[in-house]
Amino acid sequence: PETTMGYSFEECSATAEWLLSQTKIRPLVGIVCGSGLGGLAEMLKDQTAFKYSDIPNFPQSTVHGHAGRLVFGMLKGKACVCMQGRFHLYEGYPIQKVTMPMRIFKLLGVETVILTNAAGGLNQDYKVGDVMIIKDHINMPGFAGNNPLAGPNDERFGVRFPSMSDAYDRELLQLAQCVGAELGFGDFLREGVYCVLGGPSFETIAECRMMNRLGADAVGMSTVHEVIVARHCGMRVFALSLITNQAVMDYDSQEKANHEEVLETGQLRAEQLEKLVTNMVTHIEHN
Ligand code: 6GU
Repeated sequence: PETTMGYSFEECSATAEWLLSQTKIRPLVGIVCGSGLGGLAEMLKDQTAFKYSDIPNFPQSTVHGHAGRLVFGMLKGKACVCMQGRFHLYEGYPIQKVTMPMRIFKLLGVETVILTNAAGGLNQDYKVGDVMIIKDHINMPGFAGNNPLAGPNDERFGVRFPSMSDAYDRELLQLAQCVGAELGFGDFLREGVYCVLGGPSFETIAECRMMNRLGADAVGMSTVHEVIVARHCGMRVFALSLITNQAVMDYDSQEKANHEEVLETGQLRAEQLEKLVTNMVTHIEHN
């Protein structure tokens, strides 16, 4: 039956084994680059890079600003694998396809996942260019039954009913705060709740007000599904949002969200984000 949507344990294993046969790098850290933040992948030394289209069973990326490569390499002496470009629900993929790379990470031997994204600020104290460490999420599509773990559960990945109260690793969050402070990023480093929507349309004013009142500090179209699948199979998770624009909360505002602004703000902070993630990676301990 079509129950596993073509991303069964066996198929994921075949993809992981193919990748491991093509590179000597054995990554313990997996990184996902958000919109406009693909520069992180360029920092890897001794690279082996694969176009998504060349990887067996791998989905293809379609969005502007997403290169669509899986890059293996060394970041300050630590073996990493980096997704340069990710998959989104709004591209029309089944949710299992969007999150399939997390299972590939797991089967490659990755223990820690670092995810980045571009997000709209809902918290009125936030400014464009702020970096929000994600401490928790609100999974709006999940409320409606659109969860990447829906369907038969394969125990080889994880349990049927995984907890999510511990989704965002406390130690990594602390580490990011320490590393951020050392780098002098205290002025723009925040900690908050990320709310995911399906997209691709941006939010209405009423929707932004609603999410803000429900406790969300930032809104975006990614990351949460990947976090759920990464936690399900037991990887540690750290995630951060670059606040690329303020969500419109006011009927008098002339502002409106657009993708160009998202990419421009990405360029503005890219270098600092790269430093933050790189320095974090050097401090992450593995078993
Ligand atoms: Cl304002 N909304 C959503 N859903 N995603 C975004 C965004 C806004 N800004 C960047 N990504």
